[in-house]
Amino acid sequence: MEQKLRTIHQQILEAKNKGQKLLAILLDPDKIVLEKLDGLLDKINQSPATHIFVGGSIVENNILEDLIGQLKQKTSLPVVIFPGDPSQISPQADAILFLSLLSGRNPDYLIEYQVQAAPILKKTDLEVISTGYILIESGNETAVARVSKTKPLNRENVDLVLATAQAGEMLGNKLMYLEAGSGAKNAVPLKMIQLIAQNIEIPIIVGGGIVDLHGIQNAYNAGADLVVIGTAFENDSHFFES
Ligand code: 1GP
Repeated sequence: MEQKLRTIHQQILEAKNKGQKLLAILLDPDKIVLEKLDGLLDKINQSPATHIFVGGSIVENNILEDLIGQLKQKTSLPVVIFPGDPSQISPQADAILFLSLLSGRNPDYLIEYQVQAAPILKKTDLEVISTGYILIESGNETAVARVSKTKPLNRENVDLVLATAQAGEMLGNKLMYLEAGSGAKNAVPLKMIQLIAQNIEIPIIVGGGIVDLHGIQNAYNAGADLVVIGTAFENDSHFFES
């Protein structure tokens, strides 16, 4: 019962305060075969994951509702929507990262999609977690940059990344997501994570291009509170067993 009363945001804050690190497995509905979901869920349930994120830059198939319904039935992990646009809202999930792409200057991803999503979200019980989303240059063009038509921030320009994260915190974001992009060649630099973690109070999510357990631990050591793993688990569901 107590579990139900604490929001996912509160749980993330508590984990941060206790120094407990969190791990999300990202499932992109376009890459999931529902018939094979049971096997995948066994792997997820045996993994150290604390959250399941669901979403993608573009979701073209229409299995989102089915996928989230099955996730809710077959795991006890919180299911959090990580949307590419307002079409990716399902009332069956527990929460949604209400993202604003702070690194870009495309008004659609700064406020237009949020305006479109607000009335839809009001009709659901989803926990809405405002999240600053910062795309960092990672060596190859990523789907986020392509779809949002924005440029990532230069990975050498840590001052600009820090100012962006601080502005996002001042605007009231509850989480800050440092994103290298799915399948990124280079993950977010550890020094950058460290600098941001030392200079903002809100929990930090780090994802994109993390391909081994070492990479996860390094991100935690640098100050990430929650790490997101997508591609590496998609390619190898035994990823966490090594
Ligand atoms: C992408 O941060 C996530 O939005 C995860 O990236 O697929 O590279 O793990 P990967």
